[in-house]
Amino acid sequence: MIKLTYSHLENSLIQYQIIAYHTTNSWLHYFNSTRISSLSPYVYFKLLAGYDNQTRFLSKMSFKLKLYRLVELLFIQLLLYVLNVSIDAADCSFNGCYDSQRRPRPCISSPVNMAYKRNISVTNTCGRPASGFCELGPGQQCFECDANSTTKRHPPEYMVDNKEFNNPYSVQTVTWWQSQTWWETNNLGLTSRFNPLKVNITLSFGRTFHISGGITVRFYNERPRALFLEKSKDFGKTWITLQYFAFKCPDYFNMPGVAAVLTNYPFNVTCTEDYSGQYPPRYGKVEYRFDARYEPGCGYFDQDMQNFMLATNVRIRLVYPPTDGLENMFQDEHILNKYYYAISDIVITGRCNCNGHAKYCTGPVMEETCECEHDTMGDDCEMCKPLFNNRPWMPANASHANECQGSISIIKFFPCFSELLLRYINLANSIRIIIENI
Ligand SMILES: [Ca+2]
Repeated sequence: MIKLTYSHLENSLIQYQIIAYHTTNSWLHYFNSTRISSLSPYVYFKLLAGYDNQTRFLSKMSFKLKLYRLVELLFIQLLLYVLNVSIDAADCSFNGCYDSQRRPRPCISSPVNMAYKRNISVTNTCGRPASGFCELGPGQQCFECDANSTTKRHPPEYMVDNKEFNNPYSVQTVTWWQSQTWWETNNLGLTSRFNPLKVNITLSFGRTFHISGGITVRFYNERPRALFLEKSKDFGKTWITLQYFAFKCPDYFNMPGVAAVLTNYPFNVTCTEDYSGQYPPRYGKVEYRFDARYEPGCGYFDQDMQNFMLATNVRIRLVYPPTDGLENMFQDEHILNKYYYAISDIVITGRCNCNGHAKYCTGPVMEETCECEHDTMGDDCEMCKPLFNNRPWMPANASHANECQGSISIIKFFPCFSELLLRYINLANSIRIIIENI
């Protein structure tokens, strides 16, 4: 049995439908009114001949087309009129992949905290062996980090456990990752007087995301004197720097300190002093905002921005810990065990990259897949379904869904039908023909 289902014009009020079933003995017409707007005129071809009698079939079809010639001409006139006047302006609300009249439109999934329970690897963590550390500020207290203790350990996953989300920074519930102190790493030969501990924190998302919101790193102790953020969009093969952050940009990165976001140069790699300094002594943040770099709504689909937001990994490179400026004056334990990195949580707001063809991205963390619409398929909806290659695959943009369209291999089955269909397709290449073999 071969089923032809419906054809449809993007961005116009006209839809029409051609549906027929072929069984071994006869053609039965089938009409699914739920797919056609009550406002939409349609052209309907009733197929009567048996497919196993090719001569008779062609004869019947030819006859039918002659009868409908007048309807066809009227339809084309109306079609041209509607196409000229009914192209919708992009509203950029991205609320679903189809509108109420089943017209495709660009769509995106809801934003999530991409960092939550992701794979995270860190090049240095305290607690093996257990060791002491002290607070930096006045009235400092000292504690112990011990990887074997449930209450004194500070493993990397504590940065992505979202414990602080519902109960922000309650002393009872806060969890944090912590590095070894400068004192420990000096004793291990990893660092020296003018060469402090550097730590890389790498988050792997397991698929491509768009970081549509931002990256926020919340520190449990004072913020580092210097760090920078990087992202990869090829699973860690190559990296680009997003921004440098320093207490004094010229001192640490030989760059001038500028505002965190330069609106005229949104993709420039700069150094900012906006997120540094010894205060606050706890829960200070370092932040990189992607959403401050594009216009709300339609700007999300800007081609340069889409490419810029793309990420499979984010890396935080801590290059100089928070200090009180005494690290080069005194080199004893009581000074150097105050210098280390500690992060309570990382929040990265973004969406699966589904190329504008999915409203939902579902599945376990690290295994999410796009629920592809617009007759696309693939992990990122990056290809057309079989038989939907009437034109090359394209990502959606702010104003067009760029949905995949059915193959015109219908000609193979209905040679006498093809002239009429091709005429419509030439009129508006957004006509969609779905062919299913069932
Ligand atoms: Ca935490």
